[in-house]
Amino acid sequence: KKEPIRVAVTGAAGNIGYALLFRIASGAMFGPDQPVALNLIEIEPGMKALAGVAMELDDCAFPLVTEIVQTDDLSVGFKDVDWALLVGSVPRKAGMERADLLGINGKVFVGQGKAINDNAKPSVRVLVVGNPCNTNALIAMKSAPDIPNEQFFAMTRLDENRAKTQLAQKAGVPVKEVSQLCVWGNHSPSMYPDFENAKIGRQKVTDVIQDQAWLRDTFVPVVGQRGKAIIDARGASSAASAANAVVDTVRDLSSPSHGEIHSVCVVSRGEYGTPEGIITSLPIRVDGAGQWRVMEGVKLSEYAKEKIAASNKELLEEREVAFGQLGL
Ligand code: NAX
Repeated sequence: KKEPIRVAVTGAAGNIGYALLFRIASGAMFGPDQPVALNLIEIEPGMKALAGVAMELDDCAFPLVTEIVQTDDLSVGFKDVDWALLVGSVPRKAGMERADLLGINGKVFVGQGKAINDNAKPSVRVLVVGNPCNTNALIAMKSAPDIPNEQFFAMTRLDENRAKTQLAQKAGVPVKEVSQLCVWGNHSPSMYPDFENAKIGRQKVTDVIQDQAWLRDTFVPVVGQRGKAIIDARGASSAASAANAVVDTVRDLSSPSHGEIHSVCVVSRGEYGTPEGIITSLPIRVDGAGQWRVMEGVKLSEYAKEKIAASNKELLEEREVAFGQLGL
């Protein structure tokens, strides 16, 4: 009999939470024979809505769910968790500067990092979704000194999935034909989806789609601005696709990647000239023992290097502002 995997989700009553919890509970994240215990974390004003979400989870009678905890107490919410999915964060309001947002959310992620440090399993893995997710993840990592840095992640998988579909539609092939596509840098419009190393079937993307101008001047900005396009169309930000990307990220960090790479923001050790110590998106592979590694030997053009450097520069600036405000 398998022990349940205990998963904490913050912002559990929010839009992404509502799209995410049912997929975790159904087995999409850890497989159809892996029991899960859900620790649902909200802030006090969200607790009533959270009770409703928990009622709906109950009403699904998911056979894999062993327990549902609802709390606004972080020491309860992160107790003994195997995964902490940090989705909740304070949205930017009218008149709020980016620096204000970094400071406000920074405080939240200091508190969550500490609570994870003190309550979660030592093997806990932390995936930050709430924006600015890279810098929030860095702050949580710094605030959890007993948890190895390699156990902190931020999410760029939605950007990777968006990029794959754009390329597939342009080439007129099913999306599963697109592989080896890494989004580099910050989860922000500055990110770089590396079409030069990606493949369609066995061919290079640039051999199938020979329109360089489209790749550079349409594809790259369309991927970077996709979040805004969704807001414009739907009147609300991406939720089901973001939740799907959380499922993809956790599932793919939990199983061997058999040669495929995926975009995950991890702490940089200076790979490919990225500034050491920031949490930035890199091409990740998982080996048979379940350990992730940055894929080696990716050849980056001067164009790609410039794009990646610009996105990482933004991360250095975010770090400076946030750490300055938080006194880290
Ligand atoms: P919602 O505003 O619908 O939900 C957020 C929920 O978090 C609310 O229920 C709120 O009460 C709760 N919350 C706020 N502060 C909290 C705290 N300190 N502890 C626990 N819960 C807290 O937002 P939603 O659409 O679900 O988006 C959540 C976050 O994901 C946002 O920061 C958003 O910017 C970010 N996104 C990140 C993406 C990525 O690819 N990394 C893509 C989608 C999304 O934009």
